[in-house]
Amino acid sequence: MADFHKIALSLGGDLGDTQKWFDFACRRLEEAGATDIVRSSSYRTKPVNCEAGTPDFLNCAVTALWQGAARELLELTQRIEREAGRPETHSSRQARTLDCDIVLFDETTVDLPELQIPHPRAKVRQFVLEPLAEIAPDWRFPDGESVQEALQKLL
Ligand code: PH2
Ligand code: MG
Ligand code: MG
Repeated sequence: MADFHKIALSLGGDLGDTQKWFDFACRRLEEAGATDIVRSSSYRTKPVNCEAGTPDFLNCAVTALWQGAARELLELTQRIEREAGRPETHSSRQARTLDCDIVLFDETTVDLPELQIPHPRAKVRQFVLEPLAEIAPDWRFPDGESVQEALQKLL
């Protein structure tokens, strides 16, 4: 049996019933074998680096245990986004039903062309750190800084 990895995801959306897509994503994670799923509250956040007129987002964080590789988790999160109606080719600045980003995978670093963990912009995004600090404040980035410490620097 493969080891369990601790994973942290950031979910976001600004198109349609985002709360419904958050529920859907958690259900699909569970069906795919993730356990110990914990979800933060949902935060209404102002769009960052988006086209003018973009509506507010809802963001939340999810932690879980995952018995697979990071690459497999990426395939799952991309599948969930597609199932939520998000087109495969989609600019990060366009409105979306569901964005499902991997923020942390244990305390390790992944640097593949298609996947970087920690999420490269996690530490500069309050909409990522604030929900995650609600459920995993003491989790440390590979450089030793905790989620709560990284959030404090942004506030
Ligand atoms: N995601 C982005 C770009 N900007 N802004 C907010 N508030 N929330 C997001 O999830 C978000 C964003 C690209 O993934
Ligand atoms: Mg994103
Ligand atoms: Mg994304």
